[in-house]
Amino acid sequence: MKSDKEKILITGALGQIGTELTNRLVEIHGAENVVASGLDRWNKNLTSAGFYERMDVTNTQLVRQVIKDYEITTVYHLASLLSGTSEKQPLFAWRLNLEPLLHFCEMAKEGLIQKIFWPSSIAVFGKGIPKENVGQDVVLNPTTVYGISKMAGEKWCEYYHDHFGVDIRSIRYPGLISWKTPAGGGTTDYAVEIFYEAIEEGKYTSFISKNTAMPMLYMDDAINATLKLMNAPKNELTVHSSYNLGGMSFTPAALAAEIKKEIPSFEIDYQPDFRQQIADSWPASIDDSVAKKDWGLQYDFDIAAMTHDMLKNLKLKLG
Ligand code: AKB
Repeated sequence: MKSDKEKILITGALGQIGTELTNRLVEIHGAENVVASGLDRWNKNLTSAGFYERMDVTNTQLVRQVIKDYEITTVYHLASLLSGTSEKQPLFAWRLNLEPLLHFCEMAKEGLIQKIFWPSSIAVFGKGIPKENVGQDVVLNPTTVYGISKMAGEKWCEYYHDHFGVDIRSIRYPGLISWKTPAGGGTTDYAVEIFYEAIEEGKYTSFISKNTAMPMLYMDDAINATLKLMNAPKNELTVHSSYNLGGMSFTPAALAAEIKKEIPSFEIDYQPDFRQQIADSWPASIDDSVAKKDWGLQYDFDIAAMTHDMLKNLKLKLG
């Protein structure tokens, strides 16, 4: 017999979002109710979860067994290949970004799990869509492997909700910035790398051009938003594909100017690579009024507060 307690599985638990989300979930639910999982070995310095399963999330039999063994009720399925890396391994990206999601939806349909969180991305929008203040319901037209996989995933989330009542919730994350865990393989990752290089080298070469604005979010705000969405009453949610999240919007030049306020000698130059084309197809800013209305989305960090917090904590971390 299943107990009433929420038992949580996180996939991609050693990744950028996973590390911080896992530790917050442990604070809320207790280590004994949180199972972290990932491809790498258990790094106890990174995750405070009570249990760790080293598993390939595309191994459906193993995943199903883990769900049963721990009597998991809620899954935060974060394992995914980001935009830059997906362009280099398109078929693997499609498989990793889609198949486990469908498998979790199937398990929810069978009643094996009760609730799922799955991250989408601003990468779903793509070409031909207005750049500014992009709304919740615009037509999606992604041109990247990553964006295509996220758009398809969103449609599957909506399908399983509409046809089988599956409780699956999702956010279109903008670029995420954190000092705790580095990002990996994303187009927005310049906004994390820049802080490391500013402290260690005093200069940074950006792979995104000077005036390309993209939506960004500080990790604290991302984790708060995720937990808020997961705690919202089901009947108050009106979006079952994925909620827009705008965060803040800035260019590499604006971020460099902000860093210069604290490190006056900091220098930046620009050498855009293949990720520039990806960034050019993404929105510059997002309208997230539906998330604000449905479940009270709010932010604590703007570019100045985020930059100050990043520099303060990274300086301590890097010694
Ligand atoms: C990426 O750049 O690929 C991600 C994203 C915006 O989803 N950070």
